[in-house]
Amino acid sequence: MSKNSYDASSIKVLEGLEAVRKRPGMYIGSTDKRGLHHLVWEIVDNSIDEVINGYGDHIKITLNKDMSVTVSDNGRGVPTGMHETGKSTPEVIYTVLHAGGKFEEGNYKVSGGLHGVGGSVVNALSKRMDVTIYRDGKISNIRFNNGGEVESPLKTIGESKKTGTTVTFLPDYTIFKNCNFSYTTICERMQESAFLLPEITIDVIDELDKREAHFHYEKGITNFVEYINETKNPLHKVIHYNGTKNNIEVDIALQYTDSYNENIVSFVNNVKTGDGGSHEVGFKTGITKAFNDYAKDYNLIKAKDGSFDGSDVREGLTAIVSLKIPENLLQFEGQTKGKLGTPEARPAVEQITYDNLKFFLEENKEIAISIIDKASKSKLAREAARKAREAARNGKSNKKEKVISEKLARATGKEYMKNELFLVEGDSAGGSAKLCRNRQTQAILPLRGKVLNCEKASVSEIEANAELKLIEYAIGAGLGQEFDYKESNYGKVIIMTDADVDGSHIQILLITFFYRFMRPLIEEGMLYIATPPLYSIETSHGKEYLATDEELEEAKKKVRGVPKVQRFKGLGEMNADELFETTMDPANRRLMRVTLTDAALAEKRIHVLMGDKVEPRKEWINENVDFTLEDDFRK
Ligand code: 28F
Repeated sequence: MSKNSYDASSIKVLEGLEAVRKRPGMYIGSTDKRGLHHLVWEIVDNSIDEVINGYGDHIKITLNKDMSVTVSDNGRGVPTGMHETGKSTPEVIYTVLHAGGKFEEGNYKVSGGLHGVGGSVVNALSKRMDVTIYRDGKISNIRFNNGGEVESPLKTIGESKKTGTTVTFLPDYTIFKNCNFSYTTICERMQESAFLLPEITIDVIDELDKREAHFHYEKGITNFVEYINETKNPLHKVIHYNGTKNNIEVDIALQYTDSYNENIVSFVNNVKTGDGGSHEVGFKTGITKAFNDYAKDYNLIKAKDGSFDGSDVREGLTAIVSLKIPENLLQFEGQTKGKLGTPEARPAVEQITYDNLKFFLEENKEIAISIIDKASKSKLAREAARKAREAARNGKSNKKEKVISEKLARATGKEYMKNELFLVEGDSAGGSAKLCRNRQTQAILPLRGKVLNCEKASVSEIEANAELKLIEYAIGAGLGQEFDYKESNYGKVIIMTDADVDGSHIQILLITFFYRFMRPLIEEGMLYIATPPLYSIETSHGKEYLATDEELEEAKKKVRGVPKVQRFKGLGEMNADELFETTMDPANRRLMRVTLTDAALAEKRIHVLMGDKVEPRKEWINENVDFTLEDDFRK
């Protein structure tokens, strides 16, 4: 067939891929950094599926110098036979939308991928894609360019005894503007996959910065728990158990440490269920019952004191809950795959957890005692905190409340969810913010210097810390287990700090506080970071404000002669009007919503940041601090 004579099916194919290029967000979620990384996940998921189906055990990802990515596996190799359309199978897999999903009948261990759109979407969004297949003693190759046009059809290029598939793709960077691949992002996700598949080895090589990582975990999720807890002090060795019930495979690893927070991460068919669901409910019920029954059996808790609350027995707990559920039982709640619906999962996880944990406690009395002792302390602290709050709410507002109310410049509007609370670094910026704000909807709470590092703090320490007390009082929705976001006095809590490393550190300290003691505030998308401008530039139509170096370069090109540029070192360098206009006015400010997309790794990142290992902290802030913050929200 000559190069440019397309038959009907080719035209249909190109129209299909054209649709992807027109609205990439429909297929990969967005065309920012996250969308760019979805291209990698799509290709890698095909390799992971091959491993899950029992073929191959090694995946290699290379970030090439030319900004392309190569993924290779040692599976069976994509079939190279002709497809009924008269095209080769690889051509169909990589050019027909939603084709090539390798859901072989009867095996339910599919990895999630992003709606399983497969490699054809990646091809559509790539300048070029090169597929090399090792199979049947031969090496075959097919090449595409400009979003999926066949540049060279499938042909044999050599012989080899190896089997497997290698795909190299160069994203179309005009679609993914000023994004590039993050070695850390790819490593974190590949490490997680390696924890979930003990038989796999995954290598990540960065050709640009000459660094590489190798992930292989013989003990799977036990190693995962050890990894998350490596900066903490564990109370015992990781407890690992599994079982099958209602045709659902349950695999769980858990460990208590001396910290105060709980961190449960769950997966279904190797895909994270970030919003929990029936399996997590079953786990929490099972663990609470196991501890309460054990405590009663051995008189470790007095009947009059009542039983442990779920949160008491989960304080200091890290757990990985991983399920394999057959396709026919798989149900999710809501439109994302973040929350498991499958009803049978709840009793399955509850029963397996109760039986195994009860047995473990009976076999390990001293560990049982240490965990129950911790739960008892948590119970006492929780009850004391509730009493203190009730006292405060009963209007016995003591002197402390007076001090608190002076610092807080309240909003006058009564529509709470329309109101915004600005947490401003420093009294001077706080002063300007109070002057220029919209008094009806914007409240200002100036914060002096660094807030408490909540990594190791308990509720009582938080209660004692003036700055955090101020925040809790201003938001007025409680703390910890009692926090109820619907009670919040503000629809948005906006952290406004200088755009320097200190400012970033205060942001992270505050995010840590909210993550540990007001997590629903983040989960409901109510926590934001204000982005003050870094520069202003005099242009023919007045002053323009810019948030990044790139924006400044763009603006300079549009100005004749030598433009007058001002660099803002901090919030204090702007006058009140500038501060309002650039950073607070909903009409043209830019807010970044804080979303902790990955609790386990956010947990880990916070430890790295807040732990006592100084080196990782600096690297983490410089490389990742924007990673935790999602896209710009022009609100
Ligand atoms: C670097 C990316 O894409 N690996 C893949 C296979 C193996 C088979 C396969 C893929 C169409 C619909 C069946 C081989 N032999 N790595 C990859 N490895 N696709 S993609 O089949 C796709 C067919 O279902 C494969 C026997 N069965 C399947």
